[in-house]
Amino acid sequence: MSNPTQHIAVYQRRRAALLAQMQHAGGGVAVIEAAPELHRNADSEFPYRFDSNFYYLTGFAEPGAALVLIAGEQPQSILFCREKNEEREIWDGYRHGPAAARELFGFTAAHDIETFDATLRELLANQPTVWTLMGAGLDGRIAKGIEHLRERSRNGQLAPGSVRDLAPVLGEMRLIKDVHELAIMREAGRISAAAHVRAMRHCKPGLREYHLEAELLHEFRTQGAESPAYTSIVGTGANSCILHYRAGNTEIKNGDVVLIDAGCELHGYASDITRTFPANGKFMGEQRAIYELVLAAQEASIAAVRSGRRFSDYHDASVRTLTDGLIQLKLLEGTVDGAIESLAYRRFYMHGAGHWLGLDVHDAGEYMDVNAPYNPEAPEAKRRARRLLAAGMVVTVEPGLYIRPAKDVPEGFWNIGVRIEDDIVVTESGHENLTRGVPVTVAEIEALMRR
Ligand SMILES: [Mn+2]
Repeated sequence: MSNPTQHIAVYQRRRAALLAQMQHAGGGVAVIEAAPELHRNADSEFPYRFDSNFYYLTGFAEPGAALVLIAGEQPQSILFCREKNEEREIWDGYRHGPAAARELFGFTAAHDIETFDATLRELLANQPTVWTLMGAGLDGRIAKGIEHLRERSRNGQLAPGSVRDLAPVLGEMRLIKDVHELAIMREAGRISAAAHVRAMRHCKPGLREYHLEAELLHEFRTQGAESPAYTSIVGTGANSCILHYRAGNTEIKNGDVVLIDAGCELHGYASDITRTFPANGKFMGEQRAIYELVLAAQEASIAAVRSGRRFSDYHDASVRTLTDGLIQLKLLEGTVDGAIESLAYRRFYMHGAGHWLGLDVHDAGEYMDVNAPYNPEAPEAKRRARRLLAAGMVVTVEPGLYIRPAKDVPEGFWNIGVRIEDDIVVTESGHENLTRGVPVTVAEIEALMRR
């Protein structure tokens, strides 16, 4: 982890921006909790991962913490965190404690988390609105605080009259990445690309999927990334056609394609790359045809990632290219428009072309154009228009084709699953590809694997 206290201003700016929006919407108090620690088994915990929203606003990565923001003439940001405790710190590690945390992270005030519930009641008093991430676990405690105030209304204190969801507000903020975030994401993309290169170089028939997973992990950790951003997918042969497969123990066979979907998390930010390559280093016949088609679809998609285009445009571009190619390969019948209209392509391409990327691999932020009309008669994916892309958004572009054994499919195509995924920043004038440090063309991949 980088040291977020070197970037206090970044987090202070985000809190100020949120407070300004709250103030604009009538004021109130926002309450956001840190993620809990999760028990794994016996005396073991899962590695701790902070809550993305909490971290976005604080840079504070300890569990047992909460943030309270109070809008107003003099906005306040108050941290609750664990007190210093020498005994616990010997076993579990360093704690800042409220005093040092306030100083280092630039909060208005900081208190012991043990006082959170009691203090929250006081902070909610006489406020018009409570802002919270609805459904994220604090709802009950906020309701208790409101109930407490109502029961004591004779003393003149008023309970908040409304509760508002912070998720859409924070989603909009997180959707547009700032300079600080883009710098980290560039580095995460570079490390993940190096990991894919390493896995391709090491691949040869006779190894097992977990061997390649180990190469990915080696590169992530030796370059300082905290962990994979999600469970790495390494699927060989038939496993390449299982969308949420994980690296298992299947032997990589001569003639297989190997699909790797993996990316590191660096300073909390995800990267997300997929590459597909031949186990023996040489694309053959049908493998090559499918690969070239998916690559053409990805190129058409990336060209549609521009400010002012809709989020759905790059998916639609991939559908058109893939459907056209599938008809030429005689895997689909009829016309391109017909096969798109009937959704016939979904037999081989059953997922969307991408998603937002950031602190979460499927990052926060609305996909819909919330001002567009809702049409319940339209096909599901077309009931409301997707939003326009804008500079600072980061998306993945990841079309794929997955061909399972079937009587009506020539055997040469069986068990070929190909997906190609890169991380793309929407810029003022076009886009920036964060993950082209790993080769993508047939010639480049074959050249890399020959070495
Ligand atoms: Mn992805």
